[in-house]
Amino acid sequence: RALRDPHRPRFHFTSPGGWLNDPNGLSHWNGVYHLFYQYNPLAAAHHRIHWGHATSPDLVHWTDEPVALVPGTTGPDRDGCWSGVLVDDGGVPTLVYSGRHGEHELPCVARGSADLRYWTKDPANPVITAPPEGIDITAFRDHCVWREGEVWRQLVGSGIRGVGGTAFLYESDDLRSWRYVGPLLTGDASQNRGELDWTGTMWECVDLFRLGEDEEVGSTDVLVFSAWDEGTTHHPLYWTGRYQGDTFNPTALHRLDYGGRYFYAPQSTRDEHGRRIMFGWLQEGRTDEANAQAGWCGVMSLPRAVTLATDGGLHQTPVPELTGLRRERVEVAPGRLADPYTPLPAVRGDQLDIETTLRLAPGATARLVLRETPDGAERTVVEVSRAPDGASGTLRLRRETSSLDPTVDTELRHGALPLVPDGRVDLRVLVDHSALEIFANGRALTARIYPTRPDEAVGVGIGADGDAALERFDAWQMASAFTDGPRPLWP
Ligand code: DQQ
Repeated sequence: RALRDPHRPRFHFTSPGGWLNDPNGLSHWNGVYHLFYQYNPLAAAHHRIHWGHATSPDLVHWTDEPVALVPGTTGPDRDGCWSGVLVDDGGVPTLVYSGRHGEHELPCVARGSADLRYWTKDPANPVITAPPEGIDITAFRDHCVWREGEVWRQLVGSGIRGVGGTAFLYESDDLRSWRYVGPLLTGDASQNRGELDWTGTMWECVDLFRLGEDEEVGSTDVLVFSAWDEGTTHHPLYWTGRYQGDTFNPTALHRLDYGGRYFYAPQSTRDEHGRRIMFGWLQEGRTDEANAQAGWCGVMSLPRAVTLATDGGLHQTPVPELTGLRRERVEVAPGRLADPYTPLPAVRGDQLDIETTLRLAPGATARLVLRETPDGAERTVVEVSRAPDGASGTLRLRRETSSLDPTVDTELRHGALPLVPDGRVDLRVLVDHSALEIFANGRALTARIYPTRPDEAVGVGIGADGDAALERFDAWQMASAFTDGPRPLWP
Protein backbone atom coordinates (compact mmCIF):
# COMPACT_ATOMS: atom_id res chain seq x y z
CA ARG A 1 0.00 0.00 0.00
CA ALA A 2 1.39 3.39 -0.98
CA LEU A 3 2.08 5.50 2.08
CA ARG A 4 1.50 8.60 0.10
CA ASP A 5 -0.70 9.04 -2.95
CA PRO A 6 -0.08 12.41 -4.59
CA HIS A 7 -2.92 11.76 -7.04
CA ARG A 8 -5.58 12.12 -4.38
CA PRO A 9 -7.67 15.29 -4.89
CA ARG A 10 -8.08 17.81 -2.06
CA PHE A 11 -11.05 19.95 -3.00
CA HIS A 12 -13.04 17.28 -4.79
CA PHE A 13 -14.93 14.95 -2.48
CA THR A 14 -13.37 11.50 -2.11
CA SER A 15 -14.37 8.76 0.32
CA PRO A 16 -12.42 8.36 3.57
CA GLY A 17 -10.91 5.20 2.03
CA GLY A 18 -12.03 2.34 -0.18
CA TRP A 19 -14.17 2.57 -3.30
CA LEU A 20 -16.53 5.40 -4.36
CA ASN A 21 -18.76 5.53 -7.43
CA ASP A 22 -22.14 7.13 -8.25
CA PRO A 23 -23.61 10.12 -6.39
CA ASN A 24 -26.91 9.07 -4.77
CA GLY A 25 -29.75 10.64 -2.78
CA LEU A 26 -28.68 14.20 -3.57
CA SER A 27 -30.74 16.66 -1.60
CA HIS A 28 -30.85 20.02 0.10
CA TRP A 29 -32.74 19.24 3.32
CA ASN A 30 -33.44 22.02 5.85
CA GLY A 31 -30.49 24.04 4.61
CA VAL A 32 -28.00 21.16 4.55
CA TYR A 33 -26.69 19.54 1.39
CA HIS A 34 -26.60 15.74 1.55
CA LEU A 35 -24.38 13.73 -0.73
CA PHE A 36 -24.73 9.96 -0.53
CA TYR A 37 -22.57 7.78 -2.71
CA GLN A 38 -21.91 4.22 -3.82
CA TYR A 39 -19.27 3.07 -1.38
CA ASN A 40 -17.21 0.03 -0.47
CA PRO A 41 -15.45 1.00 2.78
CA LEU A 42 -13.48 -2.26 2.87
CA ALA A 43 -11.44 -2.06 -0.32
CA ALA A 44 -10.77 0.07 -3.38
CA ALA A 45 -12.83 -2.32 -5.50
CA HIS A 46 -16.48 -2.44 -6.63
CA HIS A 47 -17.85 -5.05 -4.25
CA ARG A 48 -20.80 -5.24 -1.77
CA ILE A 49 -21.71 -1.61 -2.23
CA HIS A 50 -22.88 0.48 0.75
CA TRP A 51 -24.22 4.03 0.74
CA GLY A 52 -21.63 6.47 2.07
CA HIS A 53 -22.88 9.87 3.31
CA ALA A 54 -21.42 13.36 3.65
CA THR A 55 -23.00 16.72 4.43
CA SER A 56 -22.17 20.29 3.57
CA PRO A 57 -23.58 23.71 4.44
CA ASP A 58 -22.35 25.19 1.16
CA LEU A 59 -21.60 22.42 -1.41
CA VAL A 60 -17.90 23.05 -0.82
CA HIS A 61 -16.87 21.97 2.69
CA TRP A 62 -17.74 18.35 3.46
CA THR A 63 -18.14 16.40 6.70
CA ASP A 64 -18.34 12.60 6.75
CA GLU A 65 -21.48 11.08 8.24
CA PRO A 66 -22.09 7.48 9.31
CA VAL A 67 -22.52 4.99 6.49
CA ALA A 68 -26.21 5.24 5.55
CA LEU A 69 -27.00 1.83 4.02
CA VAL A 70 -25.21 -1.47 4.60
CA PRO A 71 -26.08 -4.55 2.53
CA GLY A 72 -28.20 -7.02 4.50
CA THR A 73 -26.85 -10.32 5.74
CA THR A 74 -29.92 -11.80 4.06
CA GLY A 75 -32.69 -10.25 2.00
CA PRO A 76 -33.00 -8.40 -1.28
CA ASP A 77 -29.91 -6.19 -0.85
CA ARG A 78 -27.51 -8.78 0.53
CA ASP A 79 -25.10 -8.24 -2.37
CA GLY A 80 -25.24 -4.46 -2.42
CA CYS A 81 -27.28 -1.28 -2.05
CA TRP A 82 -26.99 0.15 -5.53
CA SER A 83 -27.90 3.58 -6.87
CA GLY A 84 -30.99 5.53 -5.95
CA VAL A 85 -32.56 8.75 -4.75
CA LEU A 86 -33.92 10.54 -1.70
CA VAL A 87 -37.48 11.88 -1.63
CA ASP A 88 -39.53 13.76 0.95
CA ASP A 89 -42.50 11.54 1.85
CA GLY A 90 -44.63 14.02 3.79
CA GLY A 91 -41.65 15.06 5.93
CA VAL A 92 -40.08 11.59 6.16
CA PRO A 93 -36.80 11.32 4.26
CA THR A 94 -37.12 8.18 2.16
CA LEU A 95 -34.57 6.40 -0.02
CA VAL A 96 -35.44 4.41 -3.11
CA TYR A 97 -32.49 2.28 -4.21
CA SER A 98 -31.63 -0.93 -6.06
CA GLY A 99 -31.17 -3.90 -3.79
CA ARG A 100 -28.85 -6.44 -5.36
CA HIS A 101 -28.99 -10.16 -4.69
CA GLY A 102 -27.15 -12.53 -6.99
CA GLU A 103 -27.53 -11.12 -10.48
CA HIS A 104 -30.85 -9.40 -9.66
CA GLU A 105 -31.46 -5.78 -8.79
CA LEU A 106 -34.89 -4.68 -7.53
CA PRO A 107 -36.26 -1.43 -6.05
CA CYS A 108 -36.08 -1.15 -2.24
CA VAL A 109 -37.14 1.59 0.18
CA ALA A 110 -35.70 2.88 3.50
CA ARG A 111 -37.02 5.56 5.91
CA GLY A 112 -34.62 7.97 7.52
CA SER A 113 -34.29 9.71 10.89
CA ALA A 114 -34.95 13.45 10.89
CA ASP A 115 -31.22 14.18 10.57
CA LEU A 116 -30.94 11.72 7.63
CA ARG A 117 -28.28 9.75 9.52
CA TYR A 118 -30.02 6.49 10.34
CA TRP A 119 -32.08 4.44 7.93
CA THR A 120 -34.60 1.66 8.40
CA LYS A 121 -35.22 -0.66 5.49
CA ASP A 122 -38.82 -1.48 4.71
CA PRO A 123 -39.70 -5.09 5.63
CA ALA A 124 -41.73 -5.27 2.41
CA ASN A 125 -38.60 -4.84 0.25
CA PRO A 126 -38.26 -5.25 -2.69
CA VAL A 127 -41.20 -2.96 -3.45
CA ILE A 128 -41.26 -4.07 -7.11
CA THR A 129 -40.73 -7.82 -7.17
CA ALA A 130 -39.88 -8.32 -10.85
CA PRO A 131 -39.15 -6.29 -14.00
CA PRO A 132 -42.08 -5.80 -16.41
CA GLU A 133 -43.35 -9.14 -17.64
CA GLY A 134 -42.91 -10.29 -21.21
CA ILE A 135 -40.06 -7.92 -22.05
CA ASP A 136 -36.55 -9.30 -22.65
CA ILE A 137 -34.50 -6.78 -20.67
CA THR A 138 -30.75 -6.18 -20.43
CA ALA A 139 -30.81 -4.86 -16.82
CA PHE A 140 -33.18 -3.16 -14.37
CA ARG A 141 -31.82 -0.71 -11.83
CA ASP A 142 -31.37 2.92 -10.65
CA HIS A 143 -34.25 5.22 -9.88
CA CYS A 144 -35.64 8.65 -10.47
CA VAL A 145 -38.67 9.37 -8.24
CA TRP A 146 -40.85 12.46 -8.08
CA ARG A 147 -44.23 13.66 -6.89
CA GLU A 148 -46.77 14.52 -9.58
CA GLY A 149 -50.10 15.79 -8.29
CA GLU A 150 -51.49 13.10 -5.99
CA VAL A 151 -49.14 10.31 -7.06
CA TRP A 152 -45.50 9.30 -7.02
CA ARG A 153 -43.85 8.47 -10.30
CA GLN A 154 -40.68 6.48 -10.77
CA LEU A 155 -38.31 5.68 -13.62
CA VAL A 156 -36.17 2.55 -13.51
CA GLY A 157 -33.20 2.34 -15.89
CA SER A 158 -33.27 -0.60 -18.27
CA GLY A 159 -32.86 -1.80 -21.84
CA ILE A 160 -34.90 -3.91 -24.24
CA ARG A 161 -32.71 -6.60 -25.82
CA GLY A 162 -32.24 -6.06 -29.53
CA VAL A 163 -33.80 -2.58 -29.36
CA GLY A 164 -32.00 -0.22 -27.00
CA GLY A 165 -31.76 1.45 -23.60
CA THR A 166 -34.96 2.55 -21.92
CA ALA A 167 -36.53 3.91 -18.76
CA PHE A 168 -39.60 2.14 -17.40
CA LEU A 169 -42.27 4.34 -15.85
CA TYR A 170 -44.15 3.33 -12.68
CA GLU A 171 -46.77 4.98 -10.48
CA SER A 172 -47.57 4.66 -6.77
CA ASP A 173 -49.70 6.21 -4.01
CA ASP A 174 -47.35 5.31 -1.17
CA LEU A 175 -43.86 4.51 -2.57
CA ARG A 176 -44.48 0.87 -1.56
CA SER A 177 -46.90 -0.50 -4.11
CA TRP A 178 -46.15 0.33 -7.75
CA ARG A 179 -48.15 0.03 -10.99
CA TYR A 180 -46.20 -0.41 -14.23
CA VAL A 181 -47.11 2.24 -16.81
CA GLY A 182 -44.75 1.49 -19.74
CA PRO A 183 -41.45 2.59 -21.28
CA LEU A 184 -41.10 6.38 -21.12
CA LEU A 185 -38.68 6.46 -24.05
CA THR A 186 -36.53 3.84 -25.78
CA GLY A 187 -33.23 4.36 -27.62
CA ASP A 188 -31.79 2.72 -30.71
CA ALA A 189 -28.79 0.53 -29.98
CA SER A 190 -28.15 -0.40 -33.62
CA GLN A 191 -25.97 2.69 -34.15
CA ASN A 192 -22.16 2.23 -34.32
CA ARG A 193 -20.95 1.39 -30.83
CA GLY A 194 -17.86 3.56 -31.18
CA GLU A 195 -19.87 6.74 -31.60
CA LEU A 196 -19.51 9.26 -28.84
CA ASP A 197 -23.28 9.60 -28.58
CA TRP A 198 -24.11 5.89 -28.84
CA THR A 199 -27.09 5.36 -26.52
CA GLY A 200 -26.06 1.87 -25.35
CA THR A 201 -28.02 -1.29 -24.61
CA MET A 202 -28.97 -0.08 -21.12
CA TRP A 203 -29.58 3.31 -19.50
CA GLU A 204 -28.02 3.66 -16.07
CA CYS A 205 -28.97 6.34 -13.56
CA VAL A 206 -31.84 8.01 -15.44
CA ASP A 207 -32.57 11.53 -14.16
CA LEU A 208 -35.57 13.51 -15.43
CA PHE A 209 -36.01 17.21 -14.66
CA ARG A 210 -37.50 20.38 -16.05
CA LEU A 211 -35.43 23.52 -16.61
CA GLY A 212 -36.98 26.94 -16.86
CA GLU A 213 -39.85 25.58 -14.76
CA ASP A 214 -40.66 28.96 -13.26
CA GLU A 215 -41.41 30.42 -16.65
CA GLU A 216 -44.73 29.95 -18.39
CA VAL A 217 -43.08 29.40 -21.74
CA GLY A 218 -39.65 28.20 -22.72
CA SER A 219 -39.24 25.35 -20.28
CA THR A 220 -37.42 22.24 -21.47
CA ASP A 221 -37.46 18.73 -20.07
CA VAL A 222 -34.17 16.92 -19.75
CA LEU A 223 -33.69 13.16 -19.50
CA VAL A 224 -30.14 12.28 -18.44
CA PHE A 225 -28.79 8.74 -18.58
CA SER A 226 -25.47 6.91 -18.75
CA ALA A 227 -25.06 4.62 -21.75
CA TRP A 228 -24.00 1.14 -20.65
CA ASP A 229 -23.37 -2.10 -22.52
CA GLU A 230 -22.44 -5.55 -21.23
CA GLY A 231 -20.55 -4.31 -18.19
CA THR A 232 -18.90 -1.37 -19.98
CA THR A 233 -19.65 2.17 -18.86
CA HIS A 234 -19.69 4.34 -22.00
CA HIS A 235 -20.73 7.96 -21.38
CA PRO A 236 -23.43 10.26 -20.00
CA LEU A 237 -25.96 11.65 -22.50
CA TYR A 238 -29.21 13.57 -22.31
CA TRP A 239 -32.31 14.10 -24.34
CA THR A 240 -34.00 17.44 -24.39
CA GLY A 241 -37.70 17.39 -25.18
CA ARG A 242 -41.11 17.35 -23.57
CA TYR A 243 -42.33 15.01 -20.84
CA GLN A 244 -46.10 14.80 -21.11
CA GLY A 245 -48.54 12.15 -19.94
CA ASP A 246 -46.68 8.87 -19.98
CA THR A 247 -44.09 9.66 -22.63
CA PHE A 248 -41.09 11.81 -23.35
CA ASN A 249 -41.02 13.36 -26.82
CA PRO A 250 -37.36 14.03 -27.59
CA THR A 251 -36.17 16.95 -29.68
CA ALA A 252 -32.42 16.30 -29.52
CA LEU A 253 -29.76 14.01 -28.06
CA HIS A 254 -26.65 15.64 -26.52
CA ARG A 255 -23.37 14.63 -24.93
CA LEU A 256 -23.31 15.69 -21.29
CA ASP A 257 -19.56 15.73 -20.71
CA TYR A 258 -16.83 15.30 -23.31
CA GLY A 259 -14.76 13.29 -20.86
CA GLY A 260 -17.15 10.36 -21.45
CA ARG A 261 -16.86 7.79 -18.67
CA TYR A 262 -14.86 10.25 -16.55
CA PHE A 263 -18.12 11.99 -15.64
CA TYR A 264 -20.41 9.03 -15.24
CA ALA A 265 -23.77 8.26 -13.60
CA PRO A 266 -24.61 11.90 -12.81
CA GLN A 267 -27.52 12.76 -10.55
CA SER A 268 -29.08 16.15 -9.91
CA THR A 269 -31.36 17.88 -7.45
CA ARG A 270 -33.18 21.21 -7.26
CA ASP A 271 -31.78 22.98 -4.23
CA GLU A 272 -33.61 25.31 -1.84
CA HIS A 273 -32.47 28.27 -3.95
CA GLY A 274 -34.18 26.77 -7.02
CA ARG A 275 -30.94 25.82 -8.75
CA ARG A 276 -30.43 22.53 -10.60
CA ILE A 277 -27.24 21.07 -9.05
CA MET A 278 -25.52 18.05 -10.59
CA PHE A 279 -22.73 15.73 -9.44
CA GLY A 280 -21.07 12.92 -11.38
CA TRP A 281 -18.58 10.16 -10.66
CA LEU A 282 -15.01 10.66 -11.93
CA GLN A 283 -13.79 7.16 -12.62
CA GLU A 284 -10.14 6.29 -12.36
CA GLY A 285 -7.87 6.04 -15.40
CA ARG A 286 -5.31 3.81 -13.75
CA THR A 287 -5.20 0.05 -13.23
CA ASP A 288 -7.14 -1.90 -10.61
CA GLU A 289 -3.78 -2.82 -9.06
CA ALA A 290 -2.84 0.85 -8.75
CA ASN A 291 -6.23 1.58 -7.12
CA ALA A 292 -5.80 -1.32 -4.69
CA GLN A 293 -2.34 -0.10 -3.79
CA ALA A 294 -3.58 3.44 -3.21
CA GLY A 295 -6.32 2.12 -0.91
CA TRP A 296 -8.90 4.58 -2.24
CA CYS A 297 -10.45 5.29 -5.63
CA GLY A 298 -13.23 7.26 -7.27
CA VAL A 299 -13.73 11.02 -7.12
CA MET A 300 -16.97 12.98 -6.88
CA SER A 301 -17.18 15.84 -9.37
CA LEU A 302 -17.44 19.40 -8.20
CA PRO A 303 -21.08 20.46 -7.92
CA ARG A 304 -22.31 21.99 -11.19
CA ALA A 305 -25.11 24.43 -11.71
CA VAL A 306 -27.02 23.41 -14.83
CA THR A 307 -29.11 25.85 -16.84
CA LEU A 308 -30.45 26.05 -20.39
CA ALA A 309 -27.98 27.30 -22.99
CA THR A 310 -29.13 29.55 -25.81
CA ASP A 311 -28.57 26.72 -28.33
CA GLY A 312 -31.07 24.47 -26.53
CA GLY A 313 -28.46 22.33 -24.76
CA LEU A 314 -27.27 22.52 -21.16
CA HIS A 315 -24.96 25.17 -19.83
CA GLN A 316 -22.78 23.77 -17.04
CA THR A 317 -20.64 25.69 -14.61
CA PRO A 318 -19.15 24.95 -11.18
CA VAL A 319 -21.32 26.46 -8.43
CA PRO A 320 -20.14 29.96 -7.40
CA GLU A 321 -19.63 28.79 -3.78
CA LEU A 322 -16.39 27.13 -4.91
CA THR A 323 -14.72 30.52 -5.10
CA GLY A 324 -14.68 30.32 -1.28
CA LEU A 325 -11.77 27.88 -1.58
CA ARG A 326 -9.67 30.31 -3.59
CA ARG A 327 -6.47 31.50 -1.91
CA GLU A 328 -3.56 33.42 -3.49
CA ARG A 329 -4.48 34.93 -6.82
CA VAL A 330 -2.12 35.46 -9.76
CA GLU A 331 -3.10 37.59 -12.73
CA VAL A 332 -1.55 37.44 -16.20
CA ALA A 333 -1.57 40.56 -18.39
CA PRO A 334 -3.75 40.48 -21.53
CA GLY A 335 -2.11 40.31 -24.94
CA ARG A 336 -1.55 38.24 -28.09
CA LEU A 337 -0.70 34.60 -27.54
CA ALA A 338 2.58 33.19 -28.85
CA ASP A 339 3.29 29.91 -30.64
CA PRO A 340 3.45 27.25 -29.25
CA TYR A 341 3.16 28.54 -25.67
CA THR A 342 4.90 30.58 -23.00
CA PRO A 343 5.45 29.18 -19.52
CA LEU A 344 3.85 31.24 -16.75
CA PRO A 345 6.31 30.81 -13.87
CA ALA A 346 4.05 32.72 -11.47
CA VAL A 347 1.21 30.23 -11.92
CA ARG A 348 2.38 26.88 -10.59
CA GLY A 349 0.55 24.12 -8.88
CA ASP A 350 -1.49 20.96 -8.77
CA GLN A 351 -4.43 22.50 -6.91
CA LEU A 352 -5.59 25.40 -9.06
CA ASP A 353 -8.65 27.25 -10.31
CA ILE A 354 -7.96 29.08 -13.58
CA GLU A 355 -10.40 31.49 -15.18
CA THR A 356 -9.58 32.97 -18.55
CA THR A 357 -11.22 34.70 -21.51
CA LEU A 358 -9.76 34.10 -24.96
CA ARG A 359 -10.60 35.54 -28.36
CA LEU A 360 -9.99 33.29 -31.39
CA ALA A 361 -9.78 34.43 -35.02
CA PRO A 362 -11.08 31.92 -37.61
CA GLY A 363 -8.60 29.03 -37.89
CA ALA A 364 -6.88 29.78 -34.54
CA THR A 365 -6.19 27.38 -31.67
CA ALA A 366 -5.36 28.52 -28.14
CA ARG A 367 -3.79 26.14 -25.62
CA LEU A 368 -3.41 26.00 -21.89
CA VAL A 369 -0.58 23.76 -20.70
CA LEU A 370 -0.94 22.21 -17.25
CA ARG A 371 0.95 19.93 -14.92
CA GLU A 372 4.16 20.32 -16.91
CA THR A 373 7.50 19.01 -15.62
CA PRO A 374 10.48 21.42 -15.96
CA ASP A 375 11.93 19.31 -18.81
CA GLY A 376 8.54 19.19 -20.59
CA ALA A 377 8.54 15.38 -20.61
CA GLU A 378 5.10 15.38 -19.02
CA ARG A 379 2.40 17.92 -19.76
CA THR A 380 -1.35 18.04 -20.24
CA VAL A 381 -2.82 20.38 -22.84
CA VAL A 382 -6.28 21.95 -23.06
CA GLU A 383 -7.02 23.30 -26.54
CA VAL A 384 -9.84 25.41 -27.89
CA SER A 385 -10.04 25.95 -31.66
CA ARG A 386 -12.15 27.88 -34.08
CA ALA A 387 -12.77 26.37 -37.52
CA PRO A 388 -11.44 28.30 -40.58
CA ASP A 389 -15.00 29.28 -41.52
CA GLY A 390 -15.33 30.84 -38.06
CA ALA A 391 -18.67 29.23 -37.30
CA SER A 392 -17.81 26.19 -35.20
CA GLY A 393 -15.30 25.28 -32.53
CA THR A 394 -13.72 22.31 -30.75
CA LEU A 395 -12.61 21.70 -27.18
CA ARG A 396 -9.83 19.13 -26.79
CA LEU A 397 -7.94 17.61 -23.92
CA ARG A 398 -4.60 16.18 -25.01
CA ARG A 399 -3.41 13.69 -22.45
CA GLU A 400 -0.93 11.72 -24.59
CA THR A 401 2.01 13.30 -22.73
CA SER A 402 0.16 13.71 -19.41
CA SER A 403 1.98 10.69 -17.98
CA LEU A 404 4.97 8.55 -18.89
CA ASP A 405 3.30 5.63 -17.12
CA PRO A 406 2.20 3.32 -19.96
CA THR A 407 -0.49 1.71 -17.81
CA VAL A 408 -2.64 4.83 -17.34
CA ASP A 409 -5.26 6.05 -19.83
CA THR A 410 -3.98 8.98 -21.89
CA GLU A 411 -6.53 9.03 -24.71
CA LEU A 412 -7.60 12.25 -26.36
CA ARG A 413 -10.98 13.71 -25.38
CA HIS A 414 -12.86 16.25 -27.49
CA GLY A 415 -16.23 17.76 -28.35
CA ALA A 416 -17.99 20.65 -30.04
CA LEU A 417 -17.51 24.11 -28.59
CA PRO A 418 -20.26 26.69 -29.15
CA LEU A 419 -18.71 29.96 -30.32
CA VAL A 420 -20.57 33.21 -30.39
CA PRO A 421 -19.78 35.05 -33.65
CA ASP A 422 -16.89 37.02 -32.13
CA GLY A 423 -14.83 33.91 -31.22
CA ARG A 424 -14.92 34.49 -27.46
CA VAL A 425 -14.14 31.53 -25.23
CA ASP A 426 -14.73 31.63 -21.48
CA LEU A 427 -12.51 28.89 -20.16
CA ARG A 428 -12.47 27.64 -16.59
CA VAL A 429 -10.07 24.88 -15.61
CA LEU A 430 -9.94 23.23 -12.20
CA VAL A 431 -6.87 21.12 -11.49
CA ASP A 432 -6.98 19.00 -8.36
CA HIS A 433 -4.06 16.55 -8.49
CA SER A 434 -5.37 13.72 -10.72
CA ALA A 435 -8.81 15.33 -11.23
CA LEU A 436 -9.33 17.81 -14.04
CA GLU A 437 -12.56 19.63 -14.86
CA ILE A 438 -12.78 21.93 -17.85
CA PHE A 439 -15.67 24.27 -18.71
CA ALA A 440 -15.58 26.11 -22.04
CA ASN A 441 -18.54 28.29 -23.01
CA GLY A 442 -20.73 26.13 -20.77
CA ARG A 443 -19.59 22.76 -22.15
CA ALA A 444 -17.81 20.37 -19.78
CA LEU A 445 -14.89 18.00 -20.22
CA THR A 446 -13.79 15.98 -17.20
CA ALA A 447 -10.88 13.56 -16.98
CA ARG A 448 -8.07 12.17 -14.85
CA ILE A 449 -4.30 12.55 -15.26
CA TYR A 450 -1.46 10.81 -13.43
CA PRO A 451 1.97 12.39 -13.99
CA THR A 452 4.80 10.08 -12.88
CA ARG A 453 6.67 13.00 -11.28
CA PRO A 454 3.67 14.66 -9.64
CA ASP A 455 5.70 16.98 -7.40
CA GLU A 456 7.55 18.44 -10.38
CA ALA A 457 4.57 18.46 -12.75
CA VAL A 458 3.29 21.84 -11.59
CA GLY A 459 4.11 24.10 -14.57
CA VAL A 460 1.44 26.14 -16.39
CA GLY A 461 1.72 27.88 -19.78
CA ILE A 462 -0.44 29.51 -22.40
CA GLY A 463 -0.07 29.91 -26.17
CA ALA A 464 -1.66 29.61 -29.60
CA ASP A 465 -1.43 28.73 -33.28
CA GLY A 466 -2.84 31.52 -35.40
CA ASP A 467 -4.42 34.72 -34.24
CA ALA A 468 -5.59 34.42 -30.64
CA ALA A 469 -5.73 36.94 -27.83
CA LEU A 470 -5.79 36.62 -24.08
CA GLU A 471 -8.32 39.04 -22.61
CA ARG A 472 -8.22 37.87 -19.04
CA PHE A 473 -6.31 35.29 -17.00
CA ASP A 474 -6.64 34.75 -13.27
CA ALA A 475 -5.45 31.77 -11.29
CA TRP A 476 -5.91 30.84 -7.65
CA GLN A 477 -4.39 28.21 -5.39
CA MET A 478 -7.25 26.17 -3.94
CA ALA A 479 -7.72 25.09 -0.31
CA SER A 480 -8.92 21.68 0.86
CA ALA A 481 -12.66 20.90 1.13
CA PHE A 482 -12.70 18.73 4.25
CA THR A 483 -13.84 20.24 7.52
CA ASP A 484 -11.97 17.63 9.56
CA GLY A 485 -8.72 18.53 7.87
CA PRO A 486 -7.47 17.20 4.55
CA ARG A 487 -8.05 13.57 3.62
CA PRO A 488 -5.01 11.59 4.72
CA LEU A 489 -2.77 10.81 1.79
CA TRP A 490 -2.98 7.23 2.94
CA PRO A 491 -6.41 5.96 3.94
N1 DQQ B 1 -23.33 1.83 -10.62
C1 DQQ B 1 -24.25 1.30 -9.66
C2 DQQ B 1 -25.47 1.00 -10.37
C3 DQQ B 1 -25.40 1.87 -11.57
C4 DQQ B 1 -23.94 1.92 -11.90
C5 DQQ B 1 -23.65 0.16 -8.93
C6 DQQ B 1 -23.49 3.14 -12.60
O1 DQQ B 1 -26.65 1.16 -9.64
O2 DQQ B 1 -26.17 1.34 -12.56
O3 DQQ B 1 -22.68 0.62 -8.05
O4 DQQ B 1 -22.15 3.44 -12.35
